Order: sequence, then structure tokens, then C-alpha cells
Amino acid sequence: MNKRKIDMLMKDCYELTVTALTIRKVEERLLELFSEGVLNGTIHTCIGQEWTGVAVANALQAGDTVFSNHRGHGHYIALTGDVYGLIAEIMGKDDGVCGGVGGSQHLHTENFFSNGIQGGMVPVAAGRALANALQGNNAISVVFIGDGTLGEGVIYETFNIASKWQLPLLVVLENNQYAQSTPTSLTLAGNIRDRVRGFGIEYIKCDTWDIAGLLDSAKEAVDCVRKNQKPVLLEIDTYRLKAHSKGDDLRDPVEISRYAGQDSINALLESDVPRVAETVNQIDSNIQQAITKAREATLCSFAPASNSVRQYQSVTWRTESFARQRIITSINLSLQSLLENNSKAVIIGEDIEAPYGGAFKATKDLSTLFPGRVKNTPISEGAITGVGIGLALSGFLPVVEIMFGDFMTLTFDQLLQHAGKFCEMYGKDLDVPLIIRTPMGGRRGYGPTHSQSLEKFFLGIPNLEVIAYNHRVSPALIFGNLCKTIRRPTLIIENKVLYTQHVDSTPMPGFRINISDELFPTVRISPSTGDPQVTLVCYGGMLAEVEIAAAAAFDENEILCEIICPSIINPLNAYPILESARKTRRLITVEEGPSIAALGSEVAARILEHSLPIAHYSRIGYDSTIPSSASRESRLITNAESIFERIVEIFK
Ligand SMILES: Cc1ncc(C[n+]2csc(CCOP(=O)(O)OP(=O)(O)O)c2C)c(N)n1
Repeated sequence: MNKRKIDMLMKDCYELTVTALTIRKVEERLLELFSEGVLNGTIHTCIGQEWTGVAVANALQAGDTVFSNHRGHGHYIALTGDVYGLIAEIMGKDDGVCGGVGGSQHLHTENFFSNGIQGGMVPVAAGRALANALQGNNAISVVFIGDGTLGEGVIYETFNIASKWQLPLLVVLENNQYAQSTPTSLTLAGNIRDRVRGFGIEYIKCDTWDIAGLLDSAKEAVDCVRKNQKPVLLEIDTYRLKAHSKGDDLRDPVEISRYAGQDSINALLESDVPRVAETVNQIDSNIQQAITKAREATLCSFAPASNSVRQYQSVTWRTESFARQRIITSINLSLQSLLENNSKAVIIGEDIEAPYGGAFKATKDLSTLFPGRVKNTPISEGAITGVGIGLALSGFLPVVEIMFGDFMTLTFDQLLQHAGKFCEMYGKDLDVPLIIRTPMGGRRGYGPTHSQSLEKFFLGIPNLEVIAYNHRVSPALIFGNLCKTIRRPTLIIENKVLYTQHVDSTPMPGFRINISDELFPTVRISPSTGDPQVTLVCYGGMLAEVEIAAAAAFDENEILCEIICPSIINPLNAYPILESARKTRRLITVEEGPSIAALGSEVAARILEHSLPIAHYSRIGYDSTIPSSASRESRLITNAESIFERIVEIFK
């Protein structure tokens, strides 16, 4: 490197050079600690790429947020300067920035979030950008991705949304030419600039070999996002000088040494400039102190919150009469009430604005009443869920409508790997108040891909709560209680058949109806006289069918059934179910969806865990594709008749 360049690094931007050198030295020490067996798992170092994070962080202001990926140590140090917090984290210590829970790939402090799922943070960053735009706070959101991540679909959904909604989002693409061992030239069709411009997104390019140019481009990109309130993609050509993670490097050594020769930090370290040596000595000494301190720190004391997922809490029962109201009206009014009472509430989803008001009219007229807070989205279930998460992390209360529950499959990654994880994996009890509403269920003739009840796939996801409305408890009560208390991402299942039914407190002849004192009440329907002989457990839209079957069993066969219908199915409070099964010793779980590994299986497991002596347990549900043909569909999907037959059968 010539003298002019060294002067630039050691004089003009000395502080930034110190940060870049610090990142290099931390990464080198981490690799050494790895070889010594001090570190657990894996790390992805950014040796050779240090200046990307330094240049971007240099251009940011207080209040901006950075979302990062698996190769995020440099981004973190550049933004926070917190060397000790990072080292202690990777060493799995309580002192780590995430208490040793997150480790290398999952770092968080106030305005920094990283995750090891490629591409998944891009919509979350867009959600933060939307929050900034809605607040008009002039802050921007930045997300780092690698070139291999250009293969992930959710990033294009997000580019589209960010461009259409003019979000202050900066995407920093660190193009180091490889994804693990695969050259990106083998996996990337077309070219990056055209892809980005195809979305109407501003594209700026620079590299890590011209540091002055990089600093200028990073500033230009950040300023452009802030000033124009529009997304920009900054592509930074760079090269990773070490292995992808620990030692898995199959690249041509000649190529590696060519790039090593171009690297400005190598050039500085090889120079004989006295100030470089002094600076590096000081950095080494600081890092050594941090390592020594981290070695002495206590090991991660994280304890999983397993008790909360297997709830067993006694309840008391009461009667409550709800005003008779169409369920879709109750849902619509509860959304309206949320928007009226909480200025941070926003609703996003496909086709939800007026005049259409959503496929089932749940958001009818709301976009007119609350302009800008009820927004139509593209058909991008994964990205809109991520955007919702970003809003939820930014003090908003987002409600995301997924048009049909069948499409929830596309949200799975965001809910499992992002929303649910954020609550816990950063070693902090982080609030992610995201509400997802979706219609599930059949009986409308929509066939194999628009009639399913897929909620079982969302049960047991750590930190994801699942509510299912039924016709005996007003959705407005449940939704109101949820909005008042929400801290965790929550999925609300709305059985389609319910939309046309009414919230109904009409007594059933021969039965008394109670609801529990829980926040999301369980419904109990018991014989008015006599001891119940069999417990029927169901939820959501199945309650109506189960009621008909129980009434018929009483009228025609004098069999006394007790129905237990929880309104929240994850985490499931097993107490009301077990309380009933203890009396009846016979239990049938009834589901509209698949019966394998579903709520019924969970109920059966709880019964075994509590060593309840049971004379009969069986489950009802379908285990096949739902046909479009009305007659075939009604034969397949659980209904009052099939439930009645099962009840009678066990008393033969
Ligand atoms: C969704 C997902 N798929 C695969 C992986 C495994 N993985 C981790 S890093 C990586 C390569 C990523 O390449 P790139 O985006 O270019 O970033 P780089 O590693 O080069 O910084 C892969 C495949 C992952 N973490 N997440």
C-alpha cells in the first residue's frame, strides 16, 4: 500500500481504522480460542470484510437499526464497540451481550439484531423501516446479507414491499463471491444490479479495496435512504480471507493469496509505520483483557421456561351471557376498537382495504376509518409476517391477516425462527406483540388447498401462542384481553364456518354452560343433572358439531357428555380437561384437522403424564386430502354424526 493510502487510514480516518483492526484482531483471537477448544459450536469470521460494517456504521445516526446475519461480529463491533460483550457471548458466559444464549449468530442490543437464518431478517428489517416511517422519526433500518442469500425468495417479496411502500431500508449486500463452498457465479442467474433495479430500488456499488470510495458510497447510500425515504441496495464487493466457518475452505489458495495481497488491513499490519504497531499492540492488549475477564465470568445460566408450556392451573367456573352477534361482526368491531384505542395498532394483509375488506370481510370499512393504518399487501405471506415482526419489535401492535389458513405454511419460518426466537434467544425476555389472524377449516367446498385446519403445525412452537375462537365466547372479549396483555406472537384461528354463526349463549336443554375465569376462557358444557360419563374435548369451529352430538347422545341414548373447549390451544392449560376426565374416565378428542401429532395427541400425553386412570381414549380427525366434492368433503370432515357414532360406540 502506498504512503498516501496509509496516511488516509492512519490519519484521516484513524478511529475507523482502529475499529477495523479491532474486528480483525478479535476474529483472529476467536479462531485461536476455537483451536484451543475454548469455544463451542461454530463461528463465521469476517476477516477480509471488516470494512463493510465499519463504513456503514460510520454513516449511521443514533436511532438507526442494524439487522445482521451469521457473519455479524464485525457489524456488531462496528456499531457498538462492545468487544467484551461479544467475546463473553461467544464464550457462552452470563456477561455476554445475550447472556451466552444467542452465541455467535444471534446477537442483540437495543438497535442491533442478528440471526442465522439466511434472508429471514430482511422483512423484519423492513418492518422496522415501516415503523420508522410511520413515526416519521427519520431513522433508517439496515440489513446485511451475503451474495449466496440472493437465492432466498423472501428477500424479493421484501424488495417489492419496500419499494412500493417507500421504506427507509438499506440492504447491504456483501458480495464475497461464495456461499460456503459454492461460487455464487454457479447459482446466480442474470445480474444483481438488474435484479435490484427491477424492483425500482436504487443500486450503489463499491468494494473493500478502495476504502475511501467505500466510505463515500456507504454515506451516499445511507443519506439517500434517509433523505428520499426509499430503499437502496448497496453492493460491496469483498473477499473472505478465511474459511466459511471453522476450517472448511476448498477455494483455490492462489485466489485467496491474491485477495490477501489486496487487503488494506494486511497491508497496514505488514507496514513498518510505528503508529500501526502501537495501535495494534493496544488493541491486542484490550482484547486479551476482555478474554481474561470472560474466562473468569460465570457460565450461561439460562433456564428454559418449560413450565409455562405445559400449563396445569386450576380454574373457577362462571356463567356469562354474551350479546348475540354475528361472529364476523364481533371480529370486525374488535379490530375497529383496537385501532381506536391503540395508536400503535396497524393491520396489514392481502385485499383487506375497502371496498373489498378482506376475503371474509373481517376488515370491512376499517381502511376508510383509519387511513394508512390498514394496508393492503402483495401476496407475500412470508414477508408480511416478517414486516409484522419488525413492527412488533418497534413498539407497534401489528395484526397480520393471512387470507386463508392454508397459506400459513409460508409464514412458518418467520414464526418459528424469528418471532418465537426473538422472545428468548437473545437472553432477554423480549416482547414480540404480533397478532396473526387467519381463517381455517372446510365445509365451504374450497377443496384441498383452501379448506385445511393446519393449526397443529403451529402447536408447540416455543413462544408462539395459538388461540381458536368458538361461538360460546365472544371474540371481542378474547381479542380485547389479548390486546391488553400481549407479549408473545399470537396466532388466532378463525374457523370459516364461525364467520356466519353468532356468538351464542342460548342454553342447551339438559346442559349448563360455564366459562372459566382464564384470560382466554375455556368453555365447559356439563349435564344439568347426573354425573358426566364421557369428556369431549374440542376447540374452535368443532364446538358446534360436538354440542349437537352431545345433545343427541343424551336425547337418544341417555349418555351424559361433558364438553371442554379451550380458547387457547398453545400453551394448553390441561387442568379443565383433566378435571373432567378424572370424573368420566372416558375421553374423546375431536378435531377438524389431521389427528396425528395434533392437539388430541397432546391431550393424551398430558393424561399419561398425570397418570390419570382412563378407561377409554380416542381421537377424531381426518387424515387425508380434503376433496372439493361436497358429498365427499362432508363425509371426510368430522361432523356431529361421526362424533355421535363414536360416543355411542364406546358404551356398547
Ligand atoms: C435459510 C438458511 N439456509 C442455509 C443456511 C446455511 N448457511 C449458513 S451460511 C451459508 C452461506 C451463506 O452465503 P452468503 O449469503 O453468501 O454469506 P457468506 O457466508 O458468504 O457471508 C449457508 C448456506 C442458513 N443458515 N440459513
